[in-house]
Amino acid sequence: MKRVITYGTFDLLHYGHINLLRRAKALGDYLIVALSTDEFNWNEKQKKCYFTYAERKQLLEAIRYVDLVIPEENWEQKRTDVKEYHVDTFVMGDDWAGKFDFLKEQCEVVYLPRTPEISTTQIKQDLNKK
Ligand code: C2G
Repeated sequence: MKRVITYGTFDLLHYGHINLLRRAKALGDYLIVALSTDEFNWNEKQKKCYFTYAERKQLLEAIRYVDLVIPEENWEQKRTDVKEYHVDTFVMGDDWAGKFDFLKEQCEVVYLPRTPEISTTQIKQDLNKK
């Protein structure tokens, strides 16, 4: 069984995220999503999430492509996650291209094209215009 992992905040969940998750799952048989915790988002990414970790986890677990959701609590856990979950392929959108090439010693590293026209920032801006 080919195991794939990806990381992210996934707030507000939108079709760009779904496009990423669908393509990530297509690279294997089992997709793990390491979901950024509220603390990690705030302390490390200065992101204030609209939905809590528990709510974002519930949303991701309802997606047919997702097999397991684990917490992402720090930048350093990727190496141990890949080992602990016997990951074959690490996937991220190409806004992260090159940033995780150090994982190539442990697994395949794939950067997929982002869905260009959608982002949480864009959603919030459009909603403010209404
Ligand atoms: N994404 C995408 N297209 C978009 C928006 C996002 O393909 N229009 C992808 C991103 O490239 C990423 C995933 O969806 O691979 C999750 O996006 P975010 O929640 O914004 O993830 P980010 O905050 O970049 O966190 O350790 C890695 C970080 O946790 C990644």
